[in-house]
Amino acid sequence: MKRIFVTGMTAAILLSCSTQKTTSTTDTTSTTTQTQAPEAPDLKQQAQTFIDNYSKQFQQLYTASAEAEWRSNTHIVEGDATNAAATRRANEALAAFTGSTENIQQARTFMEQKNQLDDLQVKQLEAILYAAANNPQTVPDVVKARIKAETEQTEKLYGYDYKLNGKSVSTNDIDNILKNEKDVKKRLAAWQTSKEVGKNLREGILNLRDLRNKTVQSLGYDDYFSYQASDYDMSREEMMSLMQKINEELRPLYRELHTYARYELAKKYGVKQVPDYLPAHWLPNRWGQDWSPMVEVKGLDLDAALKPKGEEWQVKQAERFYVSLGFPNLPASFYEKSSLYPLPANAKYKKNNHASAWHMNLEDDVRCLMSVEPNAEWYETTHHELGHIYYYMTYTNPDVPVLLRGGANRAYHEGIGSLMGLAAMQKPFLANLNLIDKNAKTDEIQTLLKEALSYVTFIPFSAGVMSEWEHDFYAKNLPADQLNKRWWELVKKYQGIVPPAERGEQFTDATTKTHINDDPAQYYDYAMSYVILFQLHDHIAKNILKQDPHATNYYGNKEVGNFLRDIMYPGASADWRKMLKDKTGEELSARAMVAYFQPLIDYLKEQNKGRKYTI
Ligand code: X8Z
Ligand code: ZN
Repeated sequence: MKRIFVTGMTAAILLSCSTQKTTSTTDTTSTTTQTQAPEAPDLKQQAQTFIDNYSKQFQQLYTASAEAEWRSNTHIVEGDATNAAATRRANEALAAFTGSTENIQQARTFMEQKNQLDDLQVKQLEAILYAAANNPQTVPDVVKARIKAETEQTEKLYGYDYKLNGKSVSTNDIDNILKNEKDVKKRLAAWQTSKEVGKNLREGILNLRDLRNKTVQSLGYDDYFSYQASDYDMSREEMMSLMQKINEELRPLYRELHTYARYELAKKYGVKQVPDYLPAHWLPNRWGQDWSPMVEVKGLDLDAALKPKGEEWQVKQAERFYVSLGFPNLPASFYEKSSLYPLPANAKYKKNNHASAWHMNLEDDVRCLMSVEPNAEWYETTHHELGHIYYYMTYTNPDVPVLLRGGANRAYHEGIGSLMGLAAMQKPFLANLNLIDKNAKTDEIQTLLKEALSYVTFIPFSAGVMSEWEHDFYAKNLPADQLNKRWWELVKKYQGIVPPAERGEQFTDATTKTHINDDPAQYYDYAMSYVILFQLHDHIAKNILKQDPHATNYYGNKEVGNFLRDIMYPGASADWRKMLKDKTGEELSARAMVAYFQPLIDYLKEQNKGRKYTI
């Protein structure tokens, strides 16, 4: 299922694959007289009429699709196909419109004369063609089959009943075991439970691969991965080289963390022989993407501080943080319509329990779908999701047409909230909130280590495993009997992690990660978003706050708020490269991220003295 309106997925349909470099946000209706070509005013007017009509219909169909998807993702009842059928109908209607040959033809005709149009019009036409490529009505049966397969895949993933020792458990339960349990046998059981769902998703993902590729091939893209990368104005090769570069830049640090973790975890679990590769079930996360719960920093125990506050406090607190920077309060409808907390144990239905943020009508109806519990992981995730929400609210303004209400690129959309999450975990911020004792002495290196175990360990997973597996899956047509083999090859190569026992092709472990199913071929967004977030954070700390990037307090700083608002305001009408350069003085670069963690290297080298390095 392609939830086009969710988080970065808004951008997936709305972002133009622009080759025009402009940040112009001028009102297109008032510029018709400014051109020299005699026929241009008329052409501009015609283009504008087409864009306006398209936008109006698009917004209606999009809203209907979002409403149906919302229902499908918040009320999953096994064996009841009512929601799925309604969702399919709404998505088919949206697809029939966005991919209609008439719309494609008209947009193409205007694009042939694009030098007579203004930049904002060109960007909107590109957005129209980009959306069309995902739904071309030249192959209506393929598009219909894909929509059906996507809905079914999500229902299978989120309708799944995870059983541990014969008892139903939630993914939050599994995550808590992986974070806290010291008994390796119990960890293994929980990890295995978390992977069982993949067996049910195998046929579906293979079917989706073919349908997704066929859909975009119809309008000339090589494959689905190339289609998604083109949203950044990049070829798939360029995207993969960028991912390699990010991986390489962080590799020295990752090697130290990997070595450190093997020895420390072996000690913790009472295993004498330190393994060369990390057993997947030793790590505090189902995919080994975040290891931060491994380290407890004395005086900075966020889990303990958050527990008595409760889950609601976390959402309200994240809102207060954004408001303190000058952003508005969330609309009342956000709280009325969102689904923020886990369902009660006796609920007769299930819901999608992976966090997401929705821009329901591309106007003022913004919602989150979360299962917030009072702990550090959800505290961070809540800040992340509200980043999407405030991005939606900020680019919903008269200067940004409906079709360009997306991020400067998808990575920006992911980066803003993650930046706020990082800032909301730093000591001066927490002390200011009285979540920790101001006077408590805390160990700075342990704090940095904990952060590295979250942000740095994420890179081999995102830039490496996820990106390369999806690249091979879509662009190289990875054979059906090698899905799991390739997955674990990449996990070993990039993350230095191995499964607890042989994982044959009866499993499809990649599909246990939601994005493989419902946010396909774009996980590099997150890798890039971390790189961007450290660039933004470095700039904010040094140039706005004049504080050490390791110990900032953004709270209440309107200048920081203005800086972020300026980035978010133009949405996808901005050129993402120019935006980064203008705002930070730099091109996209892992420099700031590497510099942030540099002080750790010496410490880890000292800890790892005499230890065997294996990656
Ligand atoms: O999926 C997410 C967000 C929703 S856009 C919660 N993230 C990635 C993940 O959980 O795998 C945030 C960081 C990585
Ligand atoms: Zn996100």
